[in-house]
Amino acid sequence: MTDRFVTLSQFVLQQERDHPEASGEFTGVLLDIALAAKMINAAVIRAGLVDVLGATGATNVQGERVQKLDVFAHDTIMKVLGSTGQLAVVASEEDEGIVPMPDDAPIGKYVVNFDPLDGSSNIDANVNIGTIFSILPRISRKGHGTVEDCLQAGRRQLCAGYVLYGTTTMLVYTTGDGVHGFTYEPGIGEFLLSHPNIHTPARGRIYSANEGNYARWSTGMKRYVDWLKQESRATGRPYSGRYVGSLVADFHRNLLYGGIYLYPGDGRNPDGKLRLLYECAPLAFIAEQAGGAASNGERRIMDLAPGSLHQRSPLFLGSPEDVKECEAFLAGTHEGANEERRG
Ligand code: P6P
Repeated sequence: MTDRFVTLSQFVLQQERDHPEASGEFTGVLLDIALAAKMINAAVIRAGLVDVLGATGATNVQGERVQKLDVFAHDTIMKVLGSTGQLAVVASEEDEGIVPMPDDAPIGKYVVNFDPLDGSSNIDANVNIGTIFSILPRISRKGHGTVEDCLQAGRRQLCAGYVLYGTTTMLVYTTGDGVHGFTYEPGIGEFLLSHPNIHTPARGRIYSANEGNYARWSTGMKRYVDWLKQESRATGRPYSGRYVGSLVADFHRNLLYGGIYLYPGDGRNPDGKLRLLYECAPLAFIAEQAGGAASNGERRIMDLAPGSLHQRSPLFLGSPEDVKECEAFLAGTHEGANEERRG
């Protein structure tokens, strides 16, 4: 904990002063996203009281039932970002195509890809949900941004972060200079620095997976999870299964405690469920900046160039030794990969 309150704005401005070589203009975008997060948080904590529960009946591009809070979160972020004059284009989980800036707004040089409310199926059960965002430099030269501006590999990100709405709401981000966590203090309406320089343990004791998909997994995937449940030679005890079903919540816990989140491809969905652009890539940037790792099972997530906005990718994310071990099982090169399931 720090010895005095430091707001997100103060911290970001200090980071700019410490790195004069960085243009820093995108930090204005980060602060705008934080403003949108405060507005979404106000709606999320009242969700049980105000008629925002329940679905609108519409479905989004993913074919998922759209919850009212989903719509509110998307619209709120668009209202805030659309007026900054710093963006060329955005892409959202809720929209099939890119979202251009309003005609009456100046066009800027940054791009934001975001998932306005990830884990929204948990809304009605009051389980943690989150916003995930990624800020990139535009690559098109002028005018409205293009889909190519959004479809850049994760290593091109300038900033990535998430907001975790819950008992306390947190904003965690990186600009490539470590990972920093801020806890929202509603009494003063500020995000206060609470977790400076987050580092994830080299190895954890937690795995997060939807084992309801076990029957469809590859042999290597099955052998890995079976192995984690045995007396693990590395930690001397079986790993614990922890799965909220909300990526931001599962990732945040594993980031702090250590462990691995895994959502593999399977016989029905070879590329898994999670979207590369606005789920895998931003969390991969954060994981790596915290000393962790993020892989699609064979390659570094940050090196993958998306071919389409909602492209999915298998995701293995968290402590570096756990991710590396998982990859070895998937490749069939781990000593445990040939052990039959015991017990
Ligand atoms: P499943 C939520 O829909 C989400 O995108 C992530 O937040 C979460 O980790 C995952 O899907 C849950 O998927 O198949 O386990 O319900």
